This record gives sequence, structure tokens and C-alpha cells, in this order.
Amino acid sequence: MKPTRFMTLNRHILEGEKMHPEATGELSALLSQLSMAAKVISLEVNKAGLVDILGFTGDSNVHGEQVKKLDMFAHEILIRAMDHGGHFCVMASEEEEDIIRIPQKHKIGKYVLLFDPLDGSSNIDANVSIGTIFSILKRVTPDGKPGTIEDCLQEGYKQVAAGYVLYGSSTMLVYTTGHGVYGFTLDPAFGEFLLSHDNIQIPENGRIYSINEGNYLYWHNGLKKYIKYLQSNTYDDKPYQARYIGSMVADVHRTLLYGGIFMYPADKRNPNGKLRLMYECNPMSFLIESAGGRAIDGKRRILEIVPKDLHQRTPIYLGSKKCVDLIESYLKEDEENKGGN
Ligand code: P6P
Repeated sequence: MKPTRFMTLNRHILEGEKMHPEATGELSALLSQLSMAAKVISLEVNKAGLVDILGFTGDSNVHGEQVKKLDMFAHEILIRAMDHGGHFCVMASEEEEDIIRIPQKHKIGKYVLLFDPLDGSSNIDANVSIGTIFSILKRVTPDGKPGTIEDCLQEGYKQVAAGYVLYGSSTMLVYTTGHGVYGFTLDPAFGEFLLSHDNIQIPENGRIYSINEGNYLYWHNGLKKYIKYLQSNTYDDKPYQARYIGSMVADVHRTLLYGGIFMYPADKRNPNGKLRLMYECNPMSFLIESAGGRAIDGKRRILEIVPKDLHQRTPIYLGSKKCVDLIESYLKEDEENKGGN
């Protein structure tokens, strides 16, 4: 990665606004607020092993999954940081069934924030990298009034910004507004996100495939044939490599930087896969496409899926263009064979 100029996140966002005269500076303000929330969450995540913040709250989230204290902490921090800046008309979180309304005492804005406050949280106790994923849309209902579910349920190609915060060996914030993908690393010495990955471009091809092979029994034939192909062939005269962290933000971040493919497919048990469209797959797909890659559900662009429910799931295959092209051809052939018999 080429050395980068000394650039803070806030300055980078402001410079990005200057390139778009129609920008009102509002997007830069809300992205800056988001980075503030990320710093607070990072502090808690990094000391989680030291204080009694681990373990279960005894509650469970809307999907019936046990919620760890850090999940709820991140969820609450993001709401408190973002609900009074006057930027949003409505928000939505993996941790809440319904939309999150802006308190009446605050100004209503023109944006929509959808987020997964702490993705991969089942890995918290094992100190595996986890992350926050965010997606920003512009409202479609009239300005000035509280936002509605209609403002949230928009196709992914309508996003105005998306990104993630990775709480790993260092804390990184990666975002795009559709004009390039930029990575910032938090310098804990003075609490600033500094540009460390300028205009990230995903390699056109790659040798790393990332999937939970424990689900092999339930895979459809096309996917089995594809994985068998990878295991029986080489790329650049070297074998393909299997890497699976089980934390979407970490697996996608590695795919973005090193190339290859990340998959959470449909299978015989879960026809829609596991990952959520609105606040996991859409933002990650927007990032990957902005970096020159592809993201499909097996048949079409993730970003073209017309959402029907805030928490709907979708299969996802994302990464280097040539890797996604190849799996797409295997899945298409499988569909045609099914149709033929
Ligand atoms: P599995 C973490 O629980 C998560 O939501 C994503 O971060 C990750 O990609 C996926 O689920 C892992 O699921 O079934 O392979 O454990």
C-alpha cells in the first residue's frame, strides 16, 4: 500500500464534499459523528476482556439470539450519538424490530441510518475481530416529518454512503460515498482516524475463498462443484486458500484488501442464507462495487434487490470480479440443470 498523506477522516470527508458542489456539508457532519461513536465503541471493545462487560445480558434480540452486553452498548451509543444532530429522519438497527424514531425534541433531517451495531458479536469472548456496519440513504418521504419504514426500504444502489468499523488489531473505519473506498486507522495516541488506505481497489482476481464449509451437507450442487473446482485447481500456480473468520466485517475487509471471494450462500436449510440485506449485505456490496468488485445473491446484484422487510436475509457472494463471475456461472448452470430435469 503506497504511503498516504497525513489526512484525518474529518478533513478527508470535507475535501470529498468540495468535489461535489451540490453537497451541503451534512454528509460530512454525520460521518464525523459516526466516527465519534466508533471511537467510544472501540474503547469498550478493547477493554472488554478487562471488565465484567462480557457475558450475556440475559436479554435476547429481535431474532431470538442471546445478546451480549457489548451489542447493546454499541447499539445505544450509536443511537445517542446520531439521533440529535438533525441529520436523520429515521434509523434502524439489527437490535430493534421496528424503526427507531427521532425524539420529537430533535430536528428532523433528510438522511436514513441503518446499522448493525456490533456484527460478529458471538466472537467477542474469543477476542476475534468484530465490527459495526452502517448504511446511509436519503429519505423519500416529504422533508420535515418523521421518517417511515418506506424511507428505510430502498434498494442498495440508492445508498449515499456506507462503511464499517473493524475492531481488530487496530481499529479501522472504511467508507465510501460511491466515489472510491478509503480506509482510516485510529491512532489511539491522539484519538484521530488517519488515512491509511487511500482509494482501495479490490484485486480483479484472488486465491482466497471464504465460506463456512461446515454447511457442506446443505449446499446446492452448483456451489459444491465450484468449491471442488477451487480445491482441485491452482491460481498463479499456487493452490487456492480457505480463510473463514466467521465475522463478516473481518472476512469482507480481508477480501477487499487481498482479493478473493466471501460467501454466505443459500442452502437447503436456509433458502435466503443468514446475512441481513439492509444493514450487512447492502453496505458491504456498495463498498465492494465502489472498489471495483462484484456482489450478487446468486442471480442478481445485491444492490438491486427490492427490500420488503427491515430484517430480511439474502444469500451473498462478494469479492473480486473474476471470482464472482466464476461462482455465478456454476450457480447458473445448476439452475439450468434443475430446470432441465
Ligand atoms: P456462521 C456473525 O454471527 C455473523 O452474523 C457474521 O458476522 C458472519 O459472517 C456470520 O454470522 C457467520 O455465520 O453460520 O458461519 O457462524
